[in-house]
Amino acid sequence: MKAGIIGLPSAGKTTIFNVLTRGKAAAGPAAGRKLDPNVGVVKVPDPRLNFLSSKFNPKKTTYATVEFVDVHGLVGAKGQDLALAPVRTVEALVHVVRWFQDESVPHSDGTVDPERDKRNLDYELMLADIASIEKRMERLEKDLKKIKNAALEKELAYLQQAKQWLESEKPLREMEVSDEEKKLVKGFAFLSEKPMLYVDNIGEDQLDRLRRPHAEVPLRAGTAQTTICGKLEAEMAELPPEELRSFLSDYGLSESGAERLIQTTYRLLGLISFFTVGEEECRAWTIIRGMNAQQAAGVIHTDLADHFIRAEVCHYDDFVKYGTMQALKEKGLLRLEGKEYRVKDGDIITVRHSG
Ligand SMILES: Nc1nc2c(ncn2[C@@H]2O[C@H](COP(=O)(O)OP(=O)(O)OP(=O)(O)O)[C@@H](O)[C@H]2O)c(=O)[nH]1
Ligand SMILES: [Mg+2]
Repeated sequence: MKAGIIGLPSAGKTTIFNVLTRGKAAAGPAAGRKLDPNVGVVKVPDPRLNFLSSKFNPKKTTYATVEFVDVHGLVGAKGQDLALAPVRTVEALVHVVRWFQDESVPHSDGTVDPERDKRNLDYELMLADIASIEKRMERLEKDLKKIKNAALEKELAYLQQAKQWLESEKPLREMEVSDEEKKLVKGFAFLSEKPMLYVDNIGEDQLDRLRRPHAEVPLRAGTAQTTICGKLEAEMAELPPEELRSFLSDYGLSESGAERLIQTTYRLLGLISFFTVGEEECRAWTIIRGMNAQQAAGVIHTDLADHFIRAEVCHYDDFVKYGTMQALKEKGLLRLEGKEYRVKDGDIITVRHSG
């Protein structure tokens, strides 16, 4: 699963990307001229997996991961196409919104105005979608003049509807689409259709925003919001873990914003984790909410799905409560489930297979 970090120039995208990936990609205005995006794989922190590892003491602990792509700032109509290309293939967008005030970092629109920036960038995404729709419609109309084709007509009708929707300044993620229509337009990778996480990048003098719930504008469907202080997090990323806690408490904070950002992205993508445990490895596996036991087995290995017999399932919360697998068995909380069992976030699973 991939998330793309977007935002206006110097909003702090690369700074936050480095915090997430513990990377060292060059930040600052000069870096913005580089067109290649930064790409990094990020572990999804999970206290449940830490706990399981402490119990099973495995040789290896493997966390779920999300990939982040950091593109340079969106500047002017000509640059946009270039900058947006790498985010067409991601499953979610992370929009870093500049909140921090710092005269040494100029804003492309002169002043710091987060609501305006959000609106403008959302608008750019919708314009980009309108452009791809128009291009496709032109082609379709030409073809339909030559031959009659029901599938193409349906596609055209859908695109007309989508275009109207976008022209009323609403993103495609808010438009209801039937499964059939979804299939028709799958290849388009519309930008305003992707789930969106707004990340308010605040300055060190705005930390009180972290302690207050976000209240400016109610969240719209398919979006989430989180607040982070990029600069402070960058300093935190340099600290040894034992110093991190006192650093946080010096600022009156209880957790790092980077962890929250990663977890929010994971949830926004509709992802959940199940675990496998043992002496060799304790591992969190990523699935889409709603997947069944056989599909989940296939995420571990396609062979496990093909030769699936049953899944032995218990839940993390019960494991914490009773402490051992044996105790769970005695309580009847370690069950055998069939292919169609809907896997829950936090299930601990052993796949029984023939092969
Ligand atoms: N004061 C302050 N400065 C920040 C903060 N976050 C980022 N910066 C600074 O803002 C400048 C731009 O940050 P980048 O992370 O390069 O921004 P970007 O969005 O990647 O910029 P482009 O890729 O050029 O579009 C750098 O000099 C950062 O040090 C913050 O929270 N507070
Ligand atoms: Mg950058």
